[in-house]
Amino acid sequence: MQHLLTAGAQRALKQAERIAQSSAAPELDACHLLAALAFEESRAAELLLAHQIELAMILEQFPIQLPEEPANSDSDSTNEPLELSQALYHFPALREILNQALEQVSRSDVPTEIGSEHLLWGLLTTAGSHSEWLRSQGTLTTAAFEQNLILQQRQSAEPINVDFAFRVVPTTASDQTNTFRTIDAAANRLREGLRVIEDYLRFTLDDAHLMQLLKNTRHQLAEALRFIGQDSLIASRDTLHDVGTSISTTSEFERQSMEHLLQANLKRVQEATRTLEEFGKLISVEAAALFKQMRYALYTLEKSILSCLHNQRRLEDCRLYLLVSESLCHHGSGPAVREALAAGVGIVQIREKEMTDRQLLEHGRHVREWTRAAGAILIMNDRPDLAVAIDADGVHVGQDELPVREVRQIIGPQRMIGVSTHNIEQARQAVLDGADYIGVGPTFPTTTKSFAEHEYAGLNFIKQVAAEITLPWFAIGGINADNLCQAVQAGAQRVAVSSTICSAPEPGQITSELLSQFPG
Ligand code: TZP
Repeated sequence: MQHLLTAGAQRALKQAERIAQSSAAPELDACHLLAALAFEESRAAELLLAHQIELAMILEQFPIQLPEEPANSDSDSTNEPLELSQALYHFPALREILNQALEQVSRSDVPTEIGSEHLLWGLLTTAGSHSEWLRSQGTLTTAAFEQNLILQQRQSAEPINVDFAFRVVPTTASDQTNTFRTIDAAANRLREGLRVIEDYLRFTLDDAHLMQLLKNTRHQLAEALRFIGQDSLIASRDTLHDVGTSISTTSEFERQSMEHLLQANLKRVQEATRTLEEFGKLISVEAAALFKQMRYALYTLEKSILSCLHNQRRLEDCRLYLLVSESLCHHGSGPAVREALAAGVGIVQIREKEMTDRQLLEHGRHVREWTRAAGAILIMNDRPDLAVAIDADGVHVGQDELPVREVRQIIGPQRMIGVSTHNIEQARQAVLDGADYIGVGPTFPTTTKSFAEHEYAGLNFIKQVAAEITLPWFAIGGINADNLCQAVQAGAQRVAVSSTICSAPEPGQITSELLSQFPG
């Protein structure tokens, strides 16, 4: 069995075993693992320290004797898989902890191995004096811990091969054969459905980022099937006598559009992972956990793909986005907005940092009227509450502002959420978080907003996003009539500007000039 425990988790389990021995304990107990997690350099140790829990406190609380001899550094090297004693998995306390850890891992959107942090989660969520004590330490709540886990999961570690499995093999030979047969059929269905979606992403949507995510799912399938056993699957296959092959509905052969085809296959792969997960439980907990992860990843992928399509339609005619700030406008923001709208700006963002809420509300209502009359989209910067109050079409947030999930709770499902991104990881994340469009920049130096040195993205970032992201995006930052063509050449189909229009003596004229530079 492979790819389940990270090196840190393996070291911690090995250390727990040693601690149990040096404490002359009859068997390995949760408190030995707790001490081992605090003792070893690991993510769990970091988390414990973040909650002010130190090894000395654990030693004081529990009857533990640390081993005198240091662990053998050669055999515990992170590059070589450790030989974990199988006996480890026979301790009831540890088994329960490992199950909790697996559960937590399977909730992750991204493929994740069991790390030391998941073992700590297992300790926190299994009954016993260890978890009571952990929780009594004040700040270590399950909610706080889960939040930290999510943050940590963004920095993934290389998987390590280990050799353990909880197998609950179905009892009779016939049950076994049918279980493998079902898994084989569902795996084939999943593989085929994934291929159809991949071809759609490749040839129609042309989205390299989403395609990569889908490929990861295919690799995960191969990994999960290794836990099941390829030989048993093939041996149990009996397509000739599968009653399902002769039953088909006319809807199977009808697809009204490419999008229907896509949706049918998205559903098909989700259903297949559910079957795999349920029947997989009869063979391997590890495989079932991976199938579950895949199912959740496919839900996210479905949302991202459909959101791309929906927002491409919503923003189809929007090439130019105006961010309006009163302080930048020589003749007041009203004339700037109205002239820009008349000249063809398709989307306006109210970006005011100095107005009171009352002023913003009043100003927002005016801009709402003008944008509505022009058939343009209105976005409120950073304030979902005010976006709802003025009936704006959406909200724009930066990396340090409210996350998409929280904004969605406030503005509901229909309004749009834009997210500023300054590097490719942030752009990819915004797609998965459910942004409806992204801002990509700063493209050129700008004085409208200040950036740290490392946030200066430049044209390279524009090229990166153009190469892999099809969710609508706007190049932003320092764009004017002289350099817009560089952004377009780098792949930008849409741009957002502020000072170029706001501080122009004739906002309408510069708007036309900018728009005329887009091809087609
Ligand atoms: N986000 C990235 S760059 C930028 C913002 C809000 C400022 C855009 O203003 P300008 O005046 O077009 O550079």
